[in-house]
Formats: sequence, structure tokens, C-alpha cells
Amino acid sequence: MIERTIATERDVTDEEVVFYEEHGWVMLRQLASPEVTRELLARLQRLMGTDAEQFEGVHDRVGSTNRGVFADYNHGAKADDYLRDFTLSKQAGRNVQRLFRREVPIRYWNDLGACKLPAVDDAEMVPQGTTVYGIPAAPPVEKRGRFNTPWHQDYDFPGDRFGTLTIWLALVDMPPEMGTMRFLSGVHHEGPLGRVSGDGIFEQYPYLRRKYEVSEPLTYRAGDATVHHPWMLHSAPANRTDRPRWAYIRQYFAGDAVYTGMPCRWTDDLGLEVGKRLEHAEFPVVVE
Ligand SMILES: O=C(O)CCC(=O)C(=O)O
Repeated sequence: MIERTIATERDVTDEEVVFYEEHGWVMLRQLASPEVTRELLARLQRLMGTDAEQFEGVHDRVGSTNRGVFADYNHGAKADDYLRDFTLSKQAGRNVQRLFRREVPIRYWNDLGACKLPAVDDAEMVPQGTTVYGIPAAPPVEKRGRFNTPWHQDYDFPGDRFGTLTIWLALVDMPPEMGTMRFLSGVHHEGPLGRVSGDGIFEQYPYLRRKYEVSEPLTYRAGDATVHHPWMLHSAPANRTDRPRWAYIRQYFAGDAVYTGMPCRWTDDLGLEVGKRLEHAEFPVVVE
């Protein structure tokens, strides 16, 4: 009989929580086992194609924008039961509570496969012209998913408090030259810096580079994850190897967050009421 892999992750430790609070990001070595990591990758490849070639164009709620910085597939947990079990596991919810240091209900916000494809020549220049949501304008097909990720904070949550976090799980072994994440350690203490991305942030806030240090180039083994705070400035260079950089990203929010009505592609059409909690079947409770 084949045993089903349990789609879950290990406990986050107290030391990791302390590091996260101070630095605004933390590396969680082997958060997911090799078996779970392999299965997550297989499920994403089924949705996106072995080299993430399957998707073109923008899909509404589930699917891909496959445009600039990496090929993506949003809300895969709504399309695949294994991704759903992993993302909505109580263990994941408890880890998020630990990182928040709050015993609040945790809700699912988004999950996405992020496959940064091997770079093109001008890959350190993200296509110009962004939408209100900060999504780069579509580059030519042959360049899609092959750019660097410019410096940015995660700024798309229409709640009345920071209330979210992101868990970025490596699904393959990743040396820094594959375009692994960089963090400006400690910068989350500055709060929101505006809807600016790329070097424009450092032109507007010239002191940031003097005050905070960029994390060392990170090497991830498959199953390692980093967590980052929504006000953490983060970026990633282009992928300078010949292999795709496969990651699985999950985002959660604190269930007591109140809807502000800020435009957001995940909430605009849901009929949520400003001033009330974001209680909607699109954002299931992961843990009470
Ligand atoms: O994978 C990347 O290059 C960037 C991911 C990112 O911006 C995020 O997880 O918030």
C-alpha cells in the first residue's frame, strides 16, 4: 500500500520567532520534508508545465499572469488538493500565529507558484509601466518570467493593520546565482514606504541603505523557507543559471483585520463591507 504524504510542515522555533521580529525575515531550514517538497513541486508543474510554459495571459482568481519577474500561478490551493492541504494545514496556521505572537484566527490570503526562468540578456531591468497593482506590463513572450525582482514591500493587503506575512518555500536547491531573495534586514521597523518599487525607494529614502544591511546572498536547499514581514524590503536578482527557480509562496493574515476598501485584485469584486472583517469563503480560516 502506498502511504499518502502528510502535507504539512515542522514547528517554527522560539529562536526563529525572535530572529523574525528583529530582522523582519527569517530562514527556516527544512520547514518541509523532502517528500512534501517533491510533491508540491510535482503539483505545481502539473498546473504550470514542467518549465512553467503552460500559461499565458491573466486569469482572474486562479491561474497565471506569467509576465515579468517570474512565471506565477496564483491560488493553486483552490485548484489542487495537495496544495490546499499544505496551505490550509493547522500546523501552518499555528506557525503563523507564533510568528505574529498573537493567538488570533489565521486566514488564508494567497498562494502562488513562482518559477523564475533562466535570464535573458537585459534581465536586470524589469519592464517599465506598471498597473495600479504594481504588476509589470507584459514583456515579449520570450522574456516573460526571466527578470530580476525589484526592491518592494508587499503592499496589496486591504486591511487596517500590517496583519500579513509571506512564507517563501524553495522547491529545488538554490544557489544565490539562481536569483534567491535579498532582504534589507530590520527595515520593517520603518513601516510602509509607499507604492514604489526598484531603486526609486532609495531615491526617496536615501538613509535606508546607510541604516540597514542587505542580507548575505542566501543558499536554499529544497524544503528551506524564508518568511518575510509585509514591510520588509525584498528583491531578487535574475536567475543566472540554466535551471528554473521553483518556489511556492503562501500568504496569510490575522483574522481580526478590518477591510479598508483599498483597491486589490483579490477583493474588489467580493462585496466586502468597509469597516468589517475580511470574512469570506475566498479566505478560509486556517486555524482558530
Ligand atoms: O520570488 C521572488 O523573486 C520574489 C517574491 C516576492 O516578492 C514575495 O514573495 O513577496
